[in-house]
Amino acid sequence: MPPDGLAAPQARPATARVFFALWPPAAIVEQLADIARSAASQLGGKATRPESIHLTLAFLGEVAESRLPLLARTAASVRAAPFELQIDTLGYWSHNHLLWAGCSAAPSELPGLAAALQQQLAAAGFVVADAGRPFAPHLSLLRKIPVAHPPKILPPIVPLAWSCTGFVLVRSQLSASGPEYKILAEFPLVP
Ligand code: 2AM
Repeated sequence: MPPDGLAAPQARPATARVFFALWPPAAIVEQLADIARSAASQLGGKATRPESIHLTLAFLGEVAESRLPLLARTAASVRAAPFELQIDTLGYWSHNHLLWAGCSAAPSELPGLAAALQQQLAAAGFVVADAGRPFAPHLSLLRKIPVAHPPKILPPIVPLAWSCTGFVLVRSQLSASGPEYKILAEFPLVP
């Protein structure tokens, strides 16, 4: 105890900002990055860097680093079969000025995987942000679109067939140039 009788401030445990996602293969990333760049040149805003394009399954936010091994073990216990996604549509959300790519009809396995993951995470004591909200699968392509240029009509896109065979645990580190993502672990989807 210091002489003034006050307890010394406790060092806060180190934390990691983490989420689970589907990470597209290079060929799909390339095509989505092209769409993002061309949309940015027409609308303004900030295109997602190719290496950051992903579809979030569950966002946890800050988790103690000491709990990351348990987090990975929990994700590894999720049982779900591989599935195919057709990324065939663009969408715009006016509340956050975001252009995204997604599926006009997602197979039930996609929300099924997100729900199974959420359930296991909750059972292990992890808190998933926005767990009560309906799952809105999307890949963010363009952020901060100036309000003067919200897209009125979104162009059709050539459907991209994505064979999803696994999901990943990602650490997000915020930097001046935006978040940088590091894949911490991969989890195969097994039939
Ligand atoms: P976004 O692309 O729509 O912004 C890493 O930040 C990923 O987690 C992004 O895909 C982001 O979605 C998503 N994300 C960030 N904060 C979130 C939150 N509070 N709830 C759900 N998803 C979140």
